[in-house]
Amino acid sequence: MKLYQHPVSTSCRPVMMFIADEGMEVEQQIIDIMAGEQYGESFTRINPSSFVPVLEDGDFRLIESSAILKYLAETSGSAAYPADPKSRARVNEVMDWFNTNFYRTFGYGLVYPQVLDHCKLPDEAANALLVTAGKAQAERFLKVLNDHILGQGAPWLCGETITIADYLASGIVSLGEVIGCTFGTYPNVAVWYDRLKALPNWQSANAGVYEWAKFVQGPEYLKV
Ligand SMILES: N[C@@H](CCC(=O)N[C@@H](CS)C(=O)NCC(=O)O)C(=O)O
Repeated sequence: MKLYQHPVSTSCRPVMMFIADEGMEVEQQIIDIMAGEQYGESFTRINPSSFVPVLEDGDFRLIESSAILKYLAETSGSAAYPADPKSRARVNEVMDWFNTNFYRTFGYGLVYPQVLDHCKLPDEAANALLVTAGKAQAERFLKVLNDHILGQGAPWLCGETITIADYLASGIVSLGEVIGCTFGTYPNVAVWYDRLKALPNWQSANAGVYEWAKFVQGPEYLKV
């Protein structure tokens, strides 16, 4: 198998950590999304949407991180994607919740419009309003995460063992590193996130987000 990735990418880091944790043999090629390589013809032939990650297994190709995690977990027979229909449905549900509700508000509402030029509104005042609204919405979903998803006292998002939902979520929540979030008012989130950061492959898979944080360090960002 082959993974096209970029080490900073929110959607690639969970896949890279899962591959490392499962000890899978997957060739990896970096696509320089900072230099626009994703828009070149050689990559748009692979993914017309110009996004990483992309996974190839022979002539079978997947272009969504959630589907890639599920496929890797299925093919490796990983316990991180339980076979029991209800447990699996719960994992799928939490992955969808993160990829839609949480990512839209925390990523695209709060973090990206402060640190990524192409995610900012052209008008500075309008962008400030976007970030303020993003923060309020992200706080709403952080409370759901803290009080409900993680509110039953289980160590991981879907219960007693880590699942691919934790991997997917880790990429999005770790965006908080870039603007200096501590999740102090969400103790269950903070403890769960610390548990992720203690995993043996966390640092190697997520080095890119810490580099990014260093690169944009300086301004006082609006954060949670
Ligand atoms: N829904 C996709 C999103 C992938 C995505 O947004 N990838 C970003 C990096 S995190 C990317 O390749 N961006 C390139 C660009 O915006 O031009 C997934 O989950 O795989």
